[in-house]
Amino acid sequence: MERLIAHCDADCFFAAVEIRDNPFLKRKPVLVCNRTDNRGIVVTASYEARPFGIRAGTPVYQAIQLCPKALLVETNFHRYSETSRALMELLRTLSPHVQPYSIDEAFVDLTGLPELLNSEACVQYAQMLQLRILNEIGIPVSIGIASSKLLAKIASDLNKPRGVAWINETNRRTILSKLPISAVPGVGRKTALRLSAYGYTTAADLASRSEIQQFMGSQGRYFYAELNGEALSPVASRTQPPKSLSHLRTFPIFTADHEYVLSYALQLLHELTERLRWHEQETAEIQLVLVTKDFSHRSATHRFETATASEHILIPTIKELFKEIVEPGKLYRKTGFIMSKLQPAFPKQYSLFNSEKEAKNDALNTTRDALEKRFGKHVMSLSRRSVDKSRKSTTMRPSTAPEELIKR
Ligand code: TTP
Ligand code: MG
Repeated sequence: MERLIAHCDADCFFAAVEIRDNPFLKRKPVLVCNRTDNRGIVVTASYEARPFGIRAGTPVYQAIQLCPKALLVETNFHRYSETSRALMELLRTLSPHVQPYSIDEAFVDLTGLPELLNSEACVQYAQMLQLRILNEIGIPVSIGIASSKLLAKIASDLNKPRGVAWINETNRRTILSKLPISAVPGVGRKTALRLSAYGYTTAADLASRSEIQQFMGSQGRYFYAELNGEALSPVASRTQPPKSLSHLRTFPIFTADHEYVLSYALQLLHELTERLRWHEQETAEIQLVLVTKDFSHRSATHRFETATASEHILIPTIKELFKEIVEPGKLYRKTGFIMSKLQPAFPKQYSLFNSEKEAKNDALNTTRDALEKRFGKHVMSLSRRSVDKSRKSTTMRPSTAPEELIKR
C-alpha cells in the first residue's frame, strides 16, 4: 500500500517559543543566542530577522551590524524541551506511528486515513493540524505530506513559514527539478560537490538516474527510492532509547578562531546534553570532532567511569579534548560530538571514591533543572570556578534576571 507520511517542522522553533512566552517580541526581528554578548552565536532567528541575512551560526556582533534593531534573547532549553514534548504528544493523538526526528520536527504515518485519499483533503488536514498546534501549543509549524519520509521532509520546507505542501505523482518532478541537489536532506556539501562533478545538479537528477544506486551504494538506493515516492525508510515510532546520540554542525564561514570554534562546540554540547536528558539517558563516552576546511577530521574521545548527563562534568572534559586536537592556523568548517555507551539515567550507583562529589553534582544539576524550569534558564549559571578543573569547589551564582535578558 502506498504510504502517506506527514513531516511537521516548527518554524524558527526557539524564537517561536520565546515569542509565544513574551508577546512583546511578536512580529519583531528576534535572535535567540547562546549568549547575547559579542562572543555569542545566533542559534535561530525569527522570520522578521532572516531577510537581513542572519541565520543559525551567525556571530552576535555580526548579526547586530546586519540588523541593529534585532532583539536578542538567550536560549532557554527547558522551555524548548517542554514545548517539544507537548508537540510530540499532540502528534501521537493522530497516529500511533510518530517518529520525533529532532527537537522540533517529527514524521507521522497517516497511511489509511480514509479522508486523506484525495488531494484537497490532504492539504485541508494539514491546515487543520497547523491550527490545532497553534491553538494548543502556541507555535507555528510547516507541514509536508508525501508517500516517503524524504519527500515529506522536502515538502515541509517548500513554503515555510506556516507552509503546507503535498508532493504527489503529479507535481513531484516539477518540484524536484527546482530543488538544488544540496537541498536534499542527507546530501552534505561534500557529496553535493562530488555529484555535481558527474552532472547531478537537481534533486530530479537523483530521482531519474538509476545508476546513482550503483554509484552511491545503499545511500544511492535510499535517495533514488525515496525521491521516487517509495517509502524505504519507515516511520519508526521509537520504543527503545537511542544507543548513541550525535550532533555535528557546519559553521557559516570557515574559521581559524579557536574561541569561536570552542564556543560553537559548547553550544552544540548544551543542545546534545539537553537531548540526552530528554531521552532520560546518560553517556559514558563522548567524542569531540573537528573538521577542517579540506575535510580532514580530528577527534578525541573521553570515557567516563560513571555515565553522566551533567554539563559540570562534560564541559571541562571537552575543553581538555579541544586543547588536545585543535591546531593553530587551521581553518575549520565543522564541529560536533558523538555520545555513546548511553545508559538510563536512573537508578544509578556512585563509584566508591567519588560518590560524595558525584552526588553533589547530581543534586546541583537537579536543583538547577528545577530552578530553570520555574524561573528560566539563567536564574543560575555555572560559576567559572565550577568549570575550571584545577579548582576544587563547585559553586553557583545568581546571574542575569530573566527580564534583563532581552538586551536590545
Ligand atoms: P531548525 O528546524 O533547523 O530551524 P528553525 O526551527 O529555527 O527554523 P525553520 O523555520 O527553518 O525550521 O532547528 C530547530 C531549532 O534547533 C532551532 O530553532 C534552534 C536549534 N538550532 C540550533 O541550535 N543551531 C542550529 O544551527 C540550528 C540550525 C538549529
Ligand atoms: Mg524548524
